[in-house]
Amino acid sequence: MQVIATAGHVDHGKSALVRALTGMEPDRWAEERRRGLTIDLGFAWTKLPRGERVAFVDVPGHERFVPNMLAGLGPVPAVLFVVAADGGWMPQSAEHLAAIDAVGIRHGLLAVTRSDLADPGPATRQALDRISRTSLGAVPAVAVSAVTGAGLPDLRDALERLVAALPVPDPAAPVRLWVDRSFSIRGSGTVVTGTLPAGTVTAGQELLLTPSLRPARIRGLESMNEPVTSAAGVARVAVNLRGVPAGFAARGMALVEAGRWILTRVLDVRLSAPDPEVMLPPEMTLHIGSARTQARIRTLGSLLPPSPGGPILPDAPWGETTPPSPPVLLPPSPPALSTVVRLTLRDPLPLHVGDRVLLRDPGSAAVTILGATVLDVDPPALARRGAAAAAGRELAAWPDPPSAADLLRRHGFLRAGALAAMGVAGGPKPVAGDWLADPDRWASLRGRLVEAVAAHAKRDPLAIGMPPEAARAALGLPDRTLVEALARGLRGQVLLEDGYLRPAGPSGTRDAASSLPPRLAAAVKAVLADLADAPFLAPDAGRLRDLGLDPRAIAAAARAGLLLRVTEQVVLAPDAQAQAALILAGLPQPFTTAEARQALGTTRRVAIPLLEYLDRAGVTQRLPDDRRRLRLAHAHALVHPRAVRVSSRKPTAGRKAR
Ligand SMILES: Nc1nc2c(ncn2[C@@H]2O[C@H](COP(=O)(O)OP(=O)(O)O)[C@@H](O)[C@H]2O)c(=O)[nH]1
Ligand SMILES: [Mg+2]
Repeated sequence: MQVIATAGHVDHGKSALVRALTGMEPDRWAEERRRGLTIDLGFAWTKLPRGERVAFVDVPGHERFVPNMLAGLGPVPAVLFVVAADGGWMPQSAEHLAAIDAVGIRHGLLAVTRSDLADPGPATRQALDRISRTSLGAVPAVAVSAVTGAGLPDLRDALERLVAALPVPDPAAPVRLWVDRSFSIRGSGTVVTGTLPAGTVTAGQELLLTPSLRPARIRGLESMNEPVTSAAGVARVAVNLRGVPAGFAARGMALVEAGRWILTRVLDVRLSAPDPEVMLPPEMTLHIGSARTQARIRTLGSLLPPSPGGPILPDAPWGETTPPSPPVLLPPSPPALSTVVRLTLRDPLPLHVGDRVLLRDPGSAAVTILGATVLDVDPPALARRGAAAAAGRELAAWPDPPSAADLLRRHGFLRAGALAAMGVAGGPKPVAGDWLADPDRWASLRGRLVEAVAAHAKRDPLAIGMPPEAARAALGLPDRTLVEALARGLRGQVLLEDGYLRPAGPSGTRDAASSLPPRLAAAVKAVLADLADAPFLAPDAGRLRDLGLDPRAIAAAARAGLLLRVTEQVVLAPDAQAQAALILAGLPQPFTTAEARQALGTTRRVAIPLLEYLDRAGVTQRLPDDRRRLRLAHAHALVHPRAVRVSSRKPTAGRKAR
């Protein structure tokens, strides 16, 4: 089905025409019928000759009821514009057309009514001329009389062609059903109605009612007075809701799918070609769908865009084969101003990037209507000096509607789900988890992470490394997983080990040795000299103290691979584990602690913690009787000394620190 809204000046015959087309009464209220005046929205529907169903939203023409008119017009894809042959173009004809243009409705039809009372020619020409200058463009025109019925078959044919040409919206699109009526039915509870522009609503589905985000389950569904189990846009639907108390739902609220919209109070928009003479008031009424709220306006910047056709080239008098001459830029005419503004709303609305909103200034003498395209529904705060002007320059260069790349450039990082909820499709592959990144920002962060990690290591050479959380804060990233992903992409420059970030040497291995303070490097050298002849006689506590090797320094030297740290008190040369394995492999298996101590040529102070260390490293295995044996992989070393496999990250056999 399709939904078409009427538009046009009061008393030009909109309601009479809907009545003649559908046989239904669009003026629902007794007061409307008594006064012969449409006050609120009316709803009627019919089948066209070839079976297509079409519903009409009949709007009031009187200037006092413009908000009602906009609530009806907001969500529909097409309009039936009505001008009376005997009335001609009138103020509300112009106002309704301006609203259609602001909302950006592109499909329509002109009906020149009351053509039994006057020649429809002049009114038709006048209206077509005005309409052609808006988003509707060139539309077909039909002269009709609701009283005599003349022209109605032609109008039905024209409606059929209009409906056939309308785009079919995506049934999987996110649901946003603007409520235009709400009432309670005894025994059933709350019912809301609206025009569903796209997506599908289904009985049993849970939606959220904005702005409260109260969950509401669809209990039952009707479309054009017939019960249905689901309805896909475009459709008129009446939805019976569970979980919404009587009197709670109202026009301007919307039923939305969870996670597919951004409920926002702040948005950046581009005004469409406002008259450059018009000063923007500080506050206007914003309309979208059936909703309206007050919007405070902050100008972010304005500029003259290039003339619409691009550079104007002089006519080539010699035909197409002439080499192109350099473009000649002519002064743009007429000057069109494109203004980017930030709106702060009184009430939050569920919005997407690319939505069209309408701004009115009901207080001004000449009622102004402006259209605007939503550029960002979650814009960054304008904290710094000059931030507004910078934002204005950036947004002014964005296309209508902006792409995923534009939004990522502005935000730097967005979760894929957040970008989708903004209504923006596409985007690059995630850089980490579901995080999307602006490619330029990501590239520049690589260099910054390398610098930050190097600076940290330089500031505190004995530190285990830079905590990723510190790097996240230093780089201003929204999530730690991004730091880890950056580091993974920087193998050879940054190492992420044991949960800390360290600079890597040129070969991709850690380069801590060269970054150790000279005093510590000298102390390490002295220890290694002590161990040169008796590799398992570890320096005692007094010697370590004299050399300034406190636990922190020992840990740093061990991380640098310069010492093997058995305990805080027992340090050996980095190859001590492999050497011990070789020596122990020469013993009859299993062996006692005393046998091992003797073979290693050391004391119990060293032998016991060393054997426990080797147990943990998987080199030796402790048996229930307290004896040990070498594990198979290490026994193998007896035959192939270079094949010693070390299960923990410790220097391998053959590496000599001395
Ligand atoms: N003679 C004649 N009168 C019409 C025609 N269409 C509407 N009218 C009358 O014009 C008046 C306004 O019509 P209505 O449909 O309420 O106008 P609306 O305000 O645009 O909805 C009513 O008195 C109608 O009976 C028509 O085609 N011919
Ligand atoms: Mg009416």
